[in-house]
Amino acid sequence: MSTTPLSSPLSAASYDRIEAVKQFDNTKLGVKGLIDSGIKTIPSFFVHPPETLSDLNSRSQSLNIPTVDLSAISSSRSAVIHQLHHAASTVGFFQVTNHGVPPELLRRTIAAMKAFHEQPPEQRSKVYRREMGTGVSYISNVDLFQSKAASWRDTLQIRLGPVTADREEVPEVCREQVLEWDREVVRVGEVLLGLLSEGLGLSAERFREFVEGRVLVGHYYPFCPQPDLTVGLNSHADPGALTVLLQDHVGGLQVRTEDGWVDVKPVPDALVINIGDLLQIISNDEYKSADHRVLANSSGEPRVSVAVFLNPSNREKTFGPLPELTSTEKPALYRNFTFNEFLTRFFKKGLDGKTLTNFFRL
Ligand SMILES: O=C(O)CCC(=O)C(=O)O
Repeated sequence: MSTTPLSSPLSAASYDRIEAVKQFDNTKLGVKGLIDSGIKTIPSFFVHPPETLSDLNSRSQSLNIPTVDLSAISSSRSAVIHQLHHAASTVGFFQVTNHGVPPELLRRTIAAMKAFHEQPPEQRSKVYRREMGTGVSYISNVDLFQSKAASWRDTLQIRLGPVTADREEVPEVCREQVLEWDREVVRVGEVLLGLLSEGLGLSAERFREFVEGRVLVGHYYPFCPQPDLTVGLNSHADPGALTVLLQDHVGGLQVRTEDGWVDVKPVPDALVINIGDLLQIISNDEYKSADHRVLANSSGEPRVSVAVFLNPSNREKTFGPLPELTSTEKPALYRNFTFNEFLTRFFKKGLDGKTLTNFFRL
């Protein structure tokens, strides 16, 4: 007697799911389109497995991630370096205040991203595509066809470096703000990478190349009618060097710490910074990248965030623990790899929790 394994891709249940996902993708209107259509229950391909859902309410209410005030750089640089080193080597996630970006630009950037996602359907669907050929793509769930369950958010992705998307390709409704935002992220990124590099005893220029490859993602998390059944963004660690994130006041971002999940509470005018896997590896585990996730949005208003991932630009370049940071007492914990190999592995794996560093661990 022949039997069909339960996991067979040809089973009726999974076939229906694939069809439903394709139909959703073909609307080119994302989760925002579902909400605008008036749905009261979420399509079943958004429902996450019990092991994910049972963990959603486990969070430590009393803890906060570190906040570092950058205004002290000129008066007490070494104290700031020490605080950043501490935050990067423990939680791997921190907020920075007094970073020099005008508060008015923070607000304009969020407002412009919100305006993109709230354009009439025909404007949004024009740029709905999964390929990044033009440097701009609007999609719901970058890993829609790879993940076990979809997440309740839509995203506008824009390549900023080393080659910026064609100006005309960047949607007009957010064009000026995105390009202005990029200039500020480069400035803040250079400052932070310099201080983090000094924190490891290296020169301030050692990580300069990590601002060259930049991708912006502007997320939109619409209200979710069944927030206990799905997530806004699956738990994952960022693959690159450093992420600079601007979030609005709604909240929902959480980071995994030794004490469990901790809310990254919106701090007015602060930027959220997190260490990526690449920086963890080249620092030979001195700095830590951290798993983070976003809960499905149960508040009455949509949540908007804008992240810029800072990466090296040369995909053929070899990376691994820096020789300056390894010794007989502290041997290299990772093998060398090209950044291309690293990213290929990341995209194959999807946003399914933190395992990327393990692929390269010796
Ligand atoms: O929306 C957020 O706050 C987090 C975004 C994020 O983690 C990501 O884009 O990788």
